[in-house]
Amino acid sequence: MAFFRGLTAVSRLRSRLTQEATTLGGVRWLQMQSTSDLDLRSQLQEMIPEQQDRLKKLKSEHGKVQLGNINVDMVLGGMRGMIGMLWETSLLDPEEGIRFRGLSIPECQKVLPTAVKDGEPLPEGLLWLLLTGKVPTKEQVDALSKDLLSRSKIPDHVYAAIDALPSSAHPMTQFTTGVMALQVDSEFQKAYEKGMPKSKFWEPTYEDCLNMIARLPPVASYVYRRVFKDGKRIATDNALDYAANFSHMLGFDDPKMLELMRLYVTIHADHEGGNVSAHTGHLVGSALSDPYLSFAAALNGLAGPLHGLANQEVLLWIKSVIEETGSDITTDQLKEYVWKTLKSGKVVPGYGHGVLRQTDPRYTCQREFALKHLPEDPLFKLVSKLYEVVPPILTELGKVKNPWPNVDAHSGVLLNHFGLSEARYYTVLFGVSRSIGIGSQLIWDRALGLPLERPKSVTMEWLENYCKNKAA
Ligand code: NMX
Ligand code: MLT
Repeated sequence: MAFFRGLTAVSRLRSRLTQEATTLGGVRWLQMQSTSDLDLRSQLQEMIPEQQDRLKKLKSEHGKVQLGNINVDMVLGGMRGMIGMLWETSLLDPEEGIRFRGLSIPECQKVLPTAVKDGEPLPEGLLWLLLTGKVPTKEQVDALSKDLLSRSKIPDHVYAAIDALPSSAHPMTQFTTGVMALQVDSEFQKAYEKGMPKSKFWEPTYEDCLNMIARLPPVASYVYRRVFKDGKRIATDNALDYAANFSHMLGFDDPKMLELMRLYVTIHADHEGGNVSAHTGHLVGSALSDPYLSFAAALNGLAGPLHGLANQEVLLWIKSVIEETGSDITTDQLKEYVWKTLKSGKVVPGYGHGVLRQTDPRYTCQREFALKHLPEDPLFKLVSKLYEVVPPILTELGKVKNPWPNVDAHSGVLLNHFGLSEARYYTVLFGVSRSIGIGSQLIWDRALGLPLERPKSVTMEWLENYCKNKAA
């Protein structure tokens, strides 16, 4: 009975999506796949001319429409709220959170194909959705899994480049070094050197992005095995999907961990274009740097503690709470610890956001995963307690715009539960996932012929004079 109820809910959502596809301009081409075409690249090729025309029309008909006013606060305040970039694959609403091609995370969990019944979405399905705006069938996702697997061989020089670093180097440094070493095989760079028309730019970009996405799990898992285990690589298992294979190569084969990895890689993939990693990837790509160069730059932004490194910081912080106060921590002790952190000049990692003004839905779906699979885990219980303790304290500070938890507040305790306890590795997992969003947009950047990014900067003197003249 529950199964049929589930089916009805899914078909209701599907029919809603089809309706929206015809009624909403923004998701005009979001519709369920009816074709049996299993080749992602040829699907993309078919839709590119239509999207190029759409962009041309937008420019010619509405190019001079104002999108808002820029004020001095925005220039001095990290460009918050300033619209400045086209990003097709996802859109972030401050209250509701992320939508991938119009679909919220719970909607993706309902309609994207899964490996097990009622399981978590397969990230290959999200990649298909981000690239095409269409929800793929299970057959299409399986074909994409196989395609990625066939692209995943790593040249020996990549491991040698990583081995040249001391194993004490931060895992993100080792991972980014691996990505730079993969760049040696860039199809885009080779084709550009030979000479190719602009209309063809997207083709080697597609090959580079798919190759790069495919090759990141073996490289990332080598970094893990080298730093934290015996340094021996675990071979891919050809029967597994992308995320499950990643978990397997790291050394974790518990079916629940495979499910966690599918969820993890899906939800971290994309968060519209303005976040530090996505924006960096897009900016560097706009110079026609190839996808490896662009993504390595993005990873360097992700490695900052205010961005992707926060997942590492959260678990280390939670462990330091327990170390100092013991595992039976009371609410008062927890409050005291949060205040101590703030008074020492540090931020509470995992809380706050540059855009979101509510609990991150990526936090919520991880909490649901924990309630289903590890409700008695002591660190999960601590994370739940923090959800009650931290927001009122951050609100009391009076300056924090969003006191609610973000994605990083939850991910570490889930990984830790299944034995992946090395917090310094966590941002690498985020990085592997983010390649899916940044890579998808880079392909569209080239397909749409987006230009070099070059905003205007000004000096303090320029601003002072401008404001003086305005007031006069
Ligand atoms: N703990 C303490 N202070 C905070 C926090 C926090 N979690 N969040 C914001 N603030 C402070 C912030 O440092 C700033 O102080 P000041 O004016 O003295 O410089 C003030 O509140 C106003 O900041 P906001 O406008 O609310 O936030 P902003 O957009 O500048 O920054 C973050 C957003 C995410 C950088 C910030 O909330 C933060 O540092 N959070 C903790 C780190 C974190 O979890 N980062 C991960 C974000 C998600 N991701 O994966 O990338
Ligand atoms: C992200 O996933 O990139 C983070 O939540 C940061 C952001 O969106 O600014």
